[in-house]
Amino acid sequence: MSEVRHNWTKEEILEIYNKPLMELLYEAATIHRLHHEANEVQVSTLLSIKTGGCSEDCGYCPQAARYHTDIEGNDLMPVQQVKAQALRAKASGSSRVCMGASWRNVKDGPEFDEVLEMVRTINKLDMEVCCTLGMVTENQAKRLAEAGLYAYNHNLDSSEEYYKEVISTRGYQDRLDTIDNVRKTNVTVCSGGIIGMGESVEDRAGMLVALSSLNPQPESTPINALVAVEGTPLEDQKPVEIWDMIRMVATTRIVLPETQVRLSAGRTQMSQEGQAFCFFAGANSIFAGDKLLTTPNPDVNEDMKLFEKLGLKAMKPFTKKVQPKSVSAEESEYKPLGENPKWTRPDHKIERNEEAKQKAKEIRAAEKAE
Ligand code: SAM
Ligand code: DTB
Ligand code: SF4
Repeated sequence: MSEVRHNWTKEEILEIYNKPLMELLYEAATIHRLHHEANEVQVSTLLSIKTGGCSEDCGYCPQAARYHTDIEGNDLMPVQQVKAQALRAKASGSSRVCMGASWRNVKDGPEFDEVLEMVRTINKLDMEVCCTLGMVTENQAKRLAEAGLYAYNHNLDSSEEYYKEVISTRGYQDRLDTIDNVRKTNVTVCSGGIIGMGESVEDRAGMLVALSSLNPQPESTPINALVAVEGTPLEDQKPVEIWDMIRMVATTRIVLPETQVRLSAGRTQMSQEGQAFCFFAGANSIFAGDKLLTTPNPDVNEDMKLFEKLGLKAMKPFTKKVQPKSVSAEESEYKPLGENPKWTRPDHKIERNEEAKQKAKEIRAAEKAE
């Protein structure tokens, strides 16, 4: 078995990323086979349980309230609707439901209690449950674990240096601290990032240095290609070239050998051949379903046809780790602490974020005047 290393340098990672493609693919595919069943792909379905109206300024995100995008905002989804969606996801072959909320961080209170109930409900359907709710404290992570959460998604998104060019309302260290809080429980860590935001190849390598240095490394790592949404500061970014995606997936596979590497946002821009290359390069997870959180994703039937063509099989739930126990609200040991954590707000100025915010203000003023 190739060893899991936590001390990869940026230079070493760059050397891997820039190898002649056939060598890179051969090395990544070899490592993939040492650690994984190469024809199995884990399938997750995303569910936006609270959409839009977010206080943050993440330059890529259509859900940030300060930008003007086409998405429709919603209050927290009722538990019964979440259950119905999870059942649909299960019937279509997903082993995991990933619930996303447009929150900066989790706050103790009735909405978080509802989310805990959603976790219990999906766990009872014998599916893996993942949440991505922003920053969490140790006690909140413990409450999620107790409810039966399988994974928590919290992306580093880019290198520490480039993060500052994309987001000003929260800091990289808060992301790392949240991952640390999740690690204090038996919930698995899902953390990755986005390429195509204008970052350099060095930044991509920097993100992989940060992810690989986590000990243990994340159990899953989503690699998203930016979906450039009109109205966001990154609306004019050119689509990621498939070769960049393949190189990023292959390099991720090599430095995170035991991790499930997920081909995430941006698949609608990728051909079937391009995706097949990514699977060969070590991607072994996808988001399925016609919608990501707010943007389109390939049709499930098309994905299943692609699996058939490639001889890929959807992984059964709890293949990698046993199903966590789910404790009811009444029997729960961890209670809300009413914490007021001091997550940071660097608030430095990012020119393109400022411009997008200004543009949104003008559009809203014009709409009001009509
Ligand atoms: N609000 C929580 C947070 O930011 O941690 C959870 C939801 S947030 C939408 C989850 C992740 O989605 C982000 O960290 C980012 O990696 C990804 N994401 C958001 N918008 C994207 C876009 N336009 N293209 C690609 N990935 C995106
Ligand atoms: C992740 O890394 N990608 C997913 C999931 N984790 C939450 C979200 C992708 C969102 C793409 C833009 C949208 O649909 O809003
Ligand atoms: Fe809010 Fe998350 Fe979108 Fe940032 S990525 S604006 S925190 S929903």
